[in-house]
Amino acid sequence: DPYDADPRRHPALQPRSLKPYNAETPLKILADNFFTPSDLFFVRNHLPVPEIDLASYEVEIEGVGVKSMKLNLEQLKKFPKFTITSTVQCSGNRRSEMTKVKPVKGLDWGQAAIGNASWTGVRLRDVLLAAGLKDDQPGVEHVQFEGLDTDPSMHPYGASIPIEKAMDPKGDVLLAFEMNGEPLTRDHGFPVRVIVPGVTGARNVKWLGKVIVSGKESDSHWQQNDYKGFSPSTDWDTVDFSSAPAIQELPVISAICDPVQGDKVKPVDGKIPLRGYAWSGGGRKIVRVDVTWDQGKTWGVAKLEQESNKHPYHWGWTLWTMEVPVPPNAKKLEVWVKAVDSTYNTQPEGFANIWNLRGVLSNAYHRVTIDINT
Ligand code: MTE
Ligand code: MO
Repeated sequence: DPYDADPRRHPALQPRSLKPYNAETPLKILADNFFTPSDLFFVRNHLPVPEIDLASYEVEIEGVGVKSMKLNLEQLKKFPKFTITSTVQCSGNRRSEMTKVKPVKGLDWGQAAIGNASWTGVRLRDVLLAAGLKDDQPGVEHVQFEGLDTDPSMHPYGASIPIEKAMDPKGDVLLAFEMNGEPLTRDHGFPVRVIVPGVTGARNVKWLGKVIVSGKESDSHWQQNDYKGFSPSTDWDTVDFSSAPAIQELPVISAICDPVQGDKVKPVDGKIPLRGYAWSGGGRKIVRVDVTWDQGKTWGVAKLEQESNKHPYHWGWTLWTMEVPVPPNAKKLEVWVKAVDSTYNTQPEGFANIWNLRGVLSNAYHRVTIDINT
């Protein structure tokens, strides 16, 4: 069984599939920490976790406009070191809410296929410049990444990002070897993974084996025939994956983490405290989080905890808190949250009109019903 060598995992992680292993953080504790502890950070694996020996590990750089190079971890660490805060979110986060409108295909993620960490590594830009790549090199459009995890026919996990993001001096794309100040754990890409801040999790390739500078996108299944959005009227008989762009930057999203659906809560001074996260892709900072406790008649503005980076370089998430008033004698309270980012984009009200067959980009208002303990 190729999964026998997978690492041990924190018992509190909530599995959505075991082989491959996919699990999320318990929602109730997700907003406890601005930096999600690495052992509780959601895991999204498509294949068995590869066994990598640091003594023989190398990442290969090749392709158009670069001289081929192989770098071991020690050589990689000679480039200038940077630490950034970046949220990693799966395109399918919150799929379980969309699927209630009409079934979709994919892992049944709740609201915690997202986490925020500090990542330390070297800039992809610096490595590519050292390999001889010039800005605006003709014939170069994408940078492809291959993982060292492979399917039974030895095809690796792969993804790509546009060259503009890869080479942007402020794009902060890292070849990262530390998460939250410690070497990467096996589940999160030991020894080296790509961090593409502001971009969907799928492009943040773990167990990095190869970097290929190219005129073309990765031809992997996950770049070409998955992780794309479609019209609510597109079904599995009519879908043409080549007609839609691969997801890169993600739209604005938020969720209530605590209390969770169905919790019984006793109000204090007639109020209940709510906590959650909000985030937007592309470096768009969260500027406001709105919460309603009466189906939108009244909206309160939440208190935000976030870093100071400016638009469009705000890669980390925002945690928020809000105390909502409970009407006298209420037995239940339904609360909704939506966030607004620095381009004033906000979330759709419901899932019906953003429904898509893969259940990605599932960012409608998050609605939670709480039982009131009087
Ligand atoms: N990289 C490799 N090599 N193999 C994978 O299966 N999964 C991707 C990405 N990188 C994946 C990968 C997906 S879809 C996501 S959402 C993120 O890793 C999840 O990162 P995490 O497991 O560290 O949370
Ligand atoms: Mo993902």
